[in-house]
Order: sequence, then structure tokens, then C-alpha cells
Amino acid sequence: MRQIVIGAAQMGPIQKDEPRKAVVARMIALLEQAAARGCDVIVYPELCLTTFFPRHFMEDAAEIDRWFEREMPGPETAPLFEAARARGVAMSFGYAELTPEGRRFNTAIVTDKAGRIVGKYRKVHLPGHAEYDPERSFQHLEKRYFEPGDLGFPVWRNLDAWMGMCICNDRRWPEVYRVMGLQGVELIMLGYNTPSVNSQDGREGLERRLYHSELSMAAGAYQNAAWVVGVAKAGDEDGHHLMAGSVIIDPDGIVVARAETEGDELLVHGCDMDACNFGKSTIFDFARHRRVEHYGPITAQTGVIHPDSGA
Ligand code: CDV
Repeated sequence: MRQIVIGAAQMGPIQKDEPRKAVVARMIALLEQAAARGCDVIVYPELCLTTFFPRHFMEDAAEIDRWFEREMPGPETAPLFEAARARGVAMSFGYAELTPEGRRFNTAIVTDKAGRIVGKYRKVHLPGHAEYDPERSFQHLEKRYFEPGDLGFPVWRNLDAWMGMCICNDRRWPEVYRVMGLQGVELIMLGYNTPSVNSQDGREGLERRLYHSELSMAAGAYQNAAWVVGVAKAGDEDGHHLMAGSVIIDPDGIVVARAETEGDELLVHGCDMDACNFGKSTIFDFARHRRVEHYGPITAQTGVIHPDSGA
């Protein structure tokens, strides 16, 4: 048995004017709860240091830059790293990264129990649009503020397990889980900011959005025999509602812990990494059962090509 006690630290809303210092204090409060409940690792949401700023259209570079971190840890996040190190809790969280070369990514990191960053992931699947869209009921400008991640889907050895990360929209794409599955991933950690309504289809409400989120993560867990931890930033941010639905899912695709609120809430579950072994050595023993000779289109094309198109 290789048990990792996981704390899924759902966060309630962060308003536009809420300073990082206040957010980091909330994160430390969750970390303290996690330590008191025996957690080995705590997982926070996507872009968890600020409000979900891609809903705001901005043109001024200085205004955009204020949402980004130039260093990690930086002056405002250092207390979080110190608290994690002091309590011996590893952590994973998402933030907006501005590199020294001026590149912008939607990023997540994972640390070890000494607060050292052991892995970094940059979001690959950026939803939304790059220009102001008057047809939408609200904006989702991730394609404006970030470039697609350039690190692939790495997996790291940490806490005696194979760990990987993805971010929000990535969780809806089966390729994401499979690329990590092919590296033997045992724990996939992800955070999200998911509006409760579709800005292009008001009929798609909260219930269906929660279902699609859980469906995608449970499928990814089961089909790759891995634990999946999905953590929301939820509630009403500046008049825009984000769904909750944070979950811890076992390698059978079963939800073992689910958030009950839309606020700061810690889910705790003892996750045995050896529970991945059965699925990985039987129905999803990739080496024995995959037929890669038939999978070519998955990497050779992006969009749909109908068989009668002549292409
Ligand atoms: N932050 C996200 O990536 N949100 C998307 C929304 C826009 C659908 C998501 O997939 O949850």
C-alpha cells in the first residue's frame, strides 16, 4: 500500500479587488486544515491567486500584467511556501505565469513536502477567444492572455508516486489523460474555473455542466487506472457564477469525495497509489491491448475529415 492523503482545497470566489495577500491567507488556512487532517498533498484550483480575470477584456499591457506572477514563489506567495514547508505538505496550484522573455502561460506547479517545485505544467487547451465577442453573454479571453502550453503533459515521481497535472478545459480531452497514462501516471491533479452557464448557449445550465465535468474526469481516471483530483474555484466572482463540484475520483472511476459547498472547502481522502495496479495490469494494460496502428488520425489531424471529403 502506498497511501497519499490528498486534500482537495476548493476555493470560493475571489473578487477583482481582492489582494493576493488575502487570497494567500485563505490558502494557508486551508493548508493548516489539511495538515491537521494528515494530508500529504493539497491541491488548489486553476489561477487561484486572483479572480478569473480572462472574463475581462483588457488592452493595456500594464493592466494585464498585474494578474501575472513573474516569479514563483514571489514576495506574495512566499508565505504559502513557508507554511507548506513548515507543515511538510506538498502542494499543487495554478497561477498566471509571465516568463522573463515576456511569454504568458496558464500554469500549475507541484511541490514536494519541502516546498521545492518538482513539476510545472502549462495549460495546452485554451478555451474561448482572443478578441471582444459581443455575441457572448460574458467574455472568456484565455486565447488573448495566454499562449498554449509548451511543456506537453509530463509526469513526475513525487511522494513515491507518478504524478501529473492538467488544467481546467484540458480535463475534457481524453488525449490528456492517455498521454499521462502512457507514462504510468497514478495521480492527476487539476484545478478549474468553470462558469455555471455557457456564454453561447444559456440553456446549458449548472446541472449539465457539473455532469460533463465529472463525466470527463471519471472517464479519464477509469480508462487510465489513475486517481484524479479535480478542484474548483467556485461561487459568484464579480457577478459571474462559477460552478463547484470538486471531486476526488479513484482509479475505478468512482467519486470518493465530493464538495458540498461553493466556498473554501477541504475534501480529504486517503488514496492508495497501489489501487492503480489492477486496472493498469488487466483491462488497461496498454502494452498488451493498445493497437497503435489504428490510432494515426489522433495525432495526424486536428479537425474532422469525413471519409467522402476527398482529402
Ligand atoms: N477555465 C476553463 O478552461 N474553463 C472552461 C470553460 C470555458 C468551458 C472549462 O472547460 O471548464
